[in-house]
Amino acid sequence: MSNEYFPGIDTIKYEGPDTDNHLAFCYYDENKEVAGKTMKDHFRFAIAYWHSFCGDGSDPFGIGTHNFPWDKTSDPVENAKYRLDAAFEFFTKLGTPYYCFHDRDLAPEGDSIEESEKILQSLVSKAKEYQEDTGVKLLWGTANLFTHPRYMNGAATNPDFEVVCHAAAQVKAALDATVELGGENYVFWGGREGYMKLLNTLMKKEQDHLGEFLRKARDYGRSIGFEGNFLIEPKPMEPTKHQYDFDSATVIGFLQEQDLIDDFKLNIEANHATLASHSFAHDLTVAAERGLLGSIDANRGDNQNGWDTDYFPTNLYDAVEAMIVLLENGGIEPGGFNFDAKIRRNSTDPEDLFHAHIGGMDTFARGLIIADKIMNDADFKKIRYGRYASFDEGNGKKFENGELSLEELRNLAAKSGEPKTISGKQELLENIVNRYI
Ligand code: XLS
Ligand code: NI
Ligand code: NI
Repeated sequence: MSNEYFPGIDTIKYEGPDTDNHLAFCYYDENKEVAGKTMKDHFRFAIAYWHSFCGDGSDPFGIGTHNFPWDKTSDPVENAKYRLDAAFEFFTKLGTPYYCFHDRDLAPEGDSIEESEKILQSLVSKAKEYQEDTGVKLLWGTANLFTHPRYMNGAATNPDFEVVCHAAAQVKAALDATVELGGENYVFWGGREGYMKLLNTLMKKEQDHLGEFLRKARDYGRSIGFEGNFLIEPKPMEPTKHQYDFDSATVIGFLQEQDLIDDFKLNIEANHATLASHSFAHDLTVAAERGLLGSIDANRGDNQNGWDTDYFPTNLYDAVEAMIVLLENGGIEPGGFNFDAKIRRNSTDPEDLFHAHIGGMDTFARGLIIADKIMNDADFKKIRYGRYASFDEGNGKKFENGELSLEELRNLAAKSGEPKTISGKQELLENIVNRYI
């Protein structure tokens, strides 16, 4: 192929842990069955268009370092087409079944709303052809409501109604694009939906505006035939000092209050959970236990600082704990694992993008195999579930069923005397996990 953007790199294959080929999977074998499903179906891996094809390695201290061979001309719309060629070359060589995008990743903004819609539409048509030719599908679409200066005070929560309308225009077009491309989910990440200073902020008013905006977006989406999940992606801060969608628990309360709970689920990002002082597994669990785990943005933070570093996920312990939650949840479909992660500023070879994704996919594949073994370990099961056995029958069961009053509980305590000391067995459980790792 003469127009290749990743020359010299073939389709990435599974070669097993003994291979010395770094452009092969050691653990991710898409056809391998674990816990009754193929790896491909467990993960439904997706590539994040923004990090992999738009993020140029720039940071607050320096301009971009990544050379984009698809930036061939001075016309951003032409370049966007070349970028799409590169993206689909990458998806198919890596063998990921899905991708995700923001409107502005796929297509640059025009000088008016009409022009922006037209540019997006032309790129969507091209993406549709690519999807049909390659079988790669859209996991989710979203609108970038945080880059343009007009959104500096927020999008749906902006104090200026005109900005709210502009955000609505973008969401409408992004929903149209998502539906046309058969997107299985639609994401709202509230990039600047929060505040920098309470002194100039009416918090409840802003949150009510967000609720109303989301209800209208839902209604429009349903009216054009979108049947998938709407997803909110919690994040506590960055870029705003305080973001309204702080963490899973906060978002669930908001969805309930705003009458959105039947159409919305959560897209949990590992690095956002850790920014909120939770573990990745914690925020997954909060969502999963309420039946609201929609999808995952897979990445990793850094223990030594508090940024959204978006490292590729290579921590096996985190992956194992996440996969335990996933297995208990019965999977993630119609969501998936989207690599919302970026290669470092000084990772400048085209093949680095492959190494990064191979590492992430292998880490989760290994995490899945290990989590499955742990969950089938008799002692693990006995300890984890056996701790609650006193609620399985008798008065414990009655309590769960709402059949005991506070006085009755008091009387039971008076009758039974001081409870026995029962160990939580944390160290033993940790040892069982380590045995399988
Ligand atoms: C940023 C978010 C963003 C969303 C999509 O921190 O993770 O990338 O996933 O808007
Ligand atoms: Ni994300
Ligand atoms: Ni993020």
